[in-house]
Amino acid sequence: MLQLAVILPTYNERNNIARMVERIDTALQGFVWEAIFVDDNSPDGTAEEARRIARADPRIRVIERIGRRGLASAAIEGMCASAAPIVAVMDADGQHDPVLLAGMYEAVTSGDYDVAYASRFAEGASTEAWGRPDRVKASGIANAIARKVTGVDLSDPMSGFFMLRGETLRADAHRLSGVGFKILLDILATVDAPLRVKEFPLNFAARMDGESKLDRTVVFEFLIGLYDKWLGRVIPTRFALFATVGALGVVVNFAVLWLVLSVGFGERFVYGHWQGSDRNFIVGNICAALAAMTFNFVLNNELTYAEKRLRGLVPLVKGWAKFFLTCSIGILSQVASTEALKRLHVADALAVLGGIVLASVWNFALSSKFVWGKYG
Ligand SMILES: Nc1nc2c(ncn2[C@@H]2O[C@H](COP(=O)(O)OP(=O)(O)O)[C@@H](O)[C@H]2O)c(=O)[nH]1
Ligand SMILES: [Mg+2]
Repeated sequence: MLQLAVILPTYNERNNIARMVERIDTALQGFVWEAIFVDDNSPDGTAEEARRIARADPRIRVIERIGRRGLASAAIEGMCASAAPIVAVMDADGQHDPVLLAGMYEAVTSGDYDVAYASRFAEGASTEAWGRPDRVKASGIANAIARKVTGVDLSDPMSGFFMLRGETLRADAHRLSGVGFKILLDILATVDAPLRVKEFPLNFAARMDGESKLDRTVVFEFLIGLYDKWLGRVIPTRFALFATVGALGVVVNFAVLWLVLSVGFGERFVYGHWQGSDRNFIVGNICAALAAMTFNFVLNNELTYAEKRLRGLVPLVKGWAKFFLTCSIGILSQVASTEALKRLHVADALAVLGGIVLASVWNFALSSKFVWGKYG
């Protein structure tokens, strides 16, 4: 009988797959297990490499997702795809030692614990071999916030290496956020009945090959995950990010306008029949709008659509131009709807606000499709 499924989310881990399978095989001698690689269509051909191994070893399976990214959702889908009574999630890059799997299995099947997980910060664990003191620190900070906010009191709630009964997971899978990568924390904070957790000290290693995908944005992604958990149902996370970036753009807009007005660029660059102050104002507004749009484009590209980030000069320039077009129409719709609301005798400030909301929704809907989306 199948006892255990090990889920390994992958993105560009081609050179780590074979070694990972070997190590799991060694660690799980005597068990009936399967390993499921959940790959998000990695450009380096990770899924194909996993299939190559799976052809010779039916314990290995592959789920390939197209047009999707995300560690948490990959882990959830992998766990739900197995019939094994016990499921584990671990990194595919060698940072998590499969040697711990057998002990974790003992703990979860003993009846004394619901969840077993590997902690980088438990008594007897180590992070020296990782060689990333900066990341150790970032994880420490995120862990402290996580403990405060969720009340989950573990030494490493951000760990990505854990095991539990499949039915425990499935009972609440529909309530998990699937955003960000703090899946263990998400499970513990979501499940109503308190879960009994057993901690295993982990010697967190350096990754075998390739590079980390989460480096730049650990703390940021974590905050996004928290937001999604608490408010995502009211205002969708992606839109909230987009709107926040937009609000920052308004600040940039005013700053640039103020700069142009106070330095008087317009005076110098525009000749013609306009009065000096008009020139300043028109040039100022054009510069301000351009600066704000560019600022919003860059920030949305880096943060809101981090996993679909446009890279390279040509895609960036194209994306910027499309974003510019979208926003230009957005501005027109904003002016028009503000006017329309005013005609309906809505108070000025409210009318302006209505226009802004409408334009943001428009900009969001269109740019998510045409700049960063499938049709981009
Ligand atoms: N399917 C999937 N796996 C991912 C994604 N991002 C990261 N991973 C995998 O999740 C594991 C942990 O990611 P890693 O980049 O090593 O993060 P770090 O250990 O925190 O630096 C690795 O096995 C990655 O290949 C993703 O967007 N989709
Ligand atoms: Mg890693």
